[in-house]
Amino acid sequence: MPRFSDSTHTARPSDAPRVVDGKNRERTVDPAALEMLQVSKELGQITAFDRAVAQQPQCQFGYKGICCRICIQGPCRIKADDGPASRGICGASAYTIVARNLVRYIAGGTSSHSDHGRHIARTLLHMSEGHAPDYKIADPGKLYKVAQRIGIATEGKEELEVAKEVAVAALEDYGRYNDDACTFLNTTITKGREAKFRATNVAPTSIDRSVVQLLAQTTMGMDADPVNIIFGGLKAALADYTGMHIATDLTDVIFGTPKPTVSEANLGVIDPDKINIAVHGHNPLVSEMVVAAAHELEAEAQKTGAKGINIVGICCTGNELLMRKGVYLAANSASQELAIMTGALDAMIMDVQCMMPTVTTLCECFHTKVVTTNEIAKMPNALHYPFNEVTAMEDARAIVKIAIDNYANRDPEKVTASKNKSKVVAGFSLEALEEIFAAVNPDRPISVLTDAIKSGEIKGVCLFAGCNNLKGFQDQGHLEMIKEMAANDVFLVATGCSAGAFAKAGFMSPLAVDTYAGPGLKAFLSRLQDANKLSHGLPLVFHMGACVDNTRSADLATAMANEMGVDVPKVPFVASAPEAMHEKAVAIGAWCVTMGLPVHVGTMPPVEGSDLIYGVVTQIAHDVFGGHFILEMDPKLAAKKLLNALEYRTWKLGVHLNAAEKYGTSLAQGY
Ligand code: BF8
Ligand code: SF4
Repeated sequence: MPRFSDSTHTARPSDAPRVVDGKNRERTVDPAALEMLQVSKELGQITAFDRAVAQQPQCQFGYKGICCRICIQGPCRIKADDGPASRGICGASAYTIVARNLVRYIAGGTSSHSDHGRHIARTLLHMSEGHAPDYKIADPGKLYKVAQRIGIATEGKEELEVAKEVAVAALEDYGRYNDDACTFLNTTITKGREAKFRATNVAPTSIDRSVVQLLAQTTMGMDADPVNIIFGGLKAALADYTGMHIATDLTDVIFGTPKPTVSEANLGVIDPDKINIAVHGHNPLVSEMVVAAAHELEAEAQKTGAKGINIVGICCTGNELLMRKGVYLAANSASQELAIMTGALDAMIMDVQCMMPTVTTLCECFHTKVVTTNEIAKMPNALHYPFNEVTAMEDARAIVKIAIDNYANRDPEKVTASKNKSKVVAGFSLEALEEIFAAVNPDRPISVLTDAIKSGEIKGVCLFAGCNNLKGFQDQGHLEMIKEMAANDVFLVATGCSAGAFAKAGFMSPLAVDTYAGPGLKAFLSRLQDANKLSHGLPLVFHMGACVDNTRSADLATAMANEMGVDVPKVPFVASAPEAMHEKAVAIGAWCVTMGLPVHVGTMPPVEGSDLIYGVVTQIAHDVFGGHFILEMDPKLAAKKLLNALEYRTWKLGVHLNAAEKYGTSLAQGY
């Protein structure tokens, strides 16, 4: 059986447009966003939607990855197949340039995630030493679980002592002097992956080193071997995984492991009767404290005449708070500026990543106060409040007071309340999912999922992840694909702005199950619901958290592999980033492939300038790691390709299982 059972599918994408309707600024399928785009048009305000149009047509050298700006002899562009124009001035060929550009994205993504993880680990360390008194251990169970997993003895030790040892072990993963592999990598993957990473020399020894080494490897006059460069990139991608795992584990320890919770999503959650504070970014160290401070200052807020304080989340800080506290989610990345257009946002509190600096420009027309809090994420014209973990609550109170004081400056004439919002059931950490499965089989919870796949009731699991990318219409890729996958009985999990798209559009409501799930998926979900009798019901798509929490879904794939007695490449589990945009998405995609998953990307990364690199990421990667990229811009066709990949895995697994049973041999591990 070919990798695609449908022989019309090849490793090349269809001819679907790379930029959808490039002159149309109404580049979204989100009704709330369309509403606010109308407001911005009337007010003559410019947003990302206008800028996406203004950037067309985009430079094709950059688009294909064959523009090099690594030294100031450049920029060099590969303009011909042979002769002097076929190489950069230093002699770098197209494949070297494409590979270098690609892995430098990974270096950026790994740095973002792992710096976030380091911030959490340092806070846990400071807390354990008594220097960050406002943070507590919300989930000691998770602390002990992580400690045991990474080999820290816990018996007879105080909670804070264990916390300190866990924090130190996490920080050691950032920079160790010997060549041991990262602890938070090797203790969370299958034995098969551990051996594979060792054999291919992609296991990072430390996070920081892998990034520094990658930048050294790809500077002018260094590595020209495209495959070696890609392997360097994979090492950094696995360092990305390591930093993400640290972030998720330790955030759960400090703020609690998510449990199912009911909330609402989209711009309609901004309540004109209240003081609205948007928390935006990724790292919940600030926003969790803002939520706590807002509770404390509720009475003071009401003295202004407002009905209280309403916290709403944007991007992944929003996902973090939605998962743990049921805080409303107002927007995913493309509509972050549009939250200001409601005219009812009194403050926007920023932490790190994916924040558009133009939010401050819009505030020249609206009263919203933008407050940055991180020393490496400031914005011209924003108010900078240096948030310090040592004085966390005091800082959070001061920040909330900025919003309370600013309420008086709100102009009621400029308020456009949106009615658009959807019910959301979120909070599905892997622990929460396991608990739901355990109601059916308490001894082997994950077998509930794997048995449903083996019996053919469901086809497998698909993780939807990643961003908005305005090369297409906001959320359209996510929504079109999820409908296809649901109708074809795939168990669906989501993170990041993909989860945001589903939350806003009602796909995380139990009602969506009736509308979109195929018969197998419906039967599977109703069996889970019958066993659990959850008052809120179960959603069509299970929200597993922020972008940084993609390791939760990797852990699910690992748990399925262990349950099935195979390595990850044999598990019917696929991933998709229909609107990938950020460097972080490239890093995640790369480690997902290295873990052994087929990964769809719906926005073309800059790899087409080299057939060799294109072949490596879409085909050769499969031979080495069992995972590969599927690059396809047509969402319906992309869903078909992913379904093919799932069917291929199930078919092969079935053949191997039958053979093992028939001949009494152990299960073949080939993929
Ligand atoms: O980390 S999904 S646009 S907000 S990068 Fe950013 Fe992409 Fe959204 Fe969360 Ni992830
Ligand atoms: Fe040009 Fe080489 Fe410098 Fe790149 S590194 S800009 S290809 S001279």
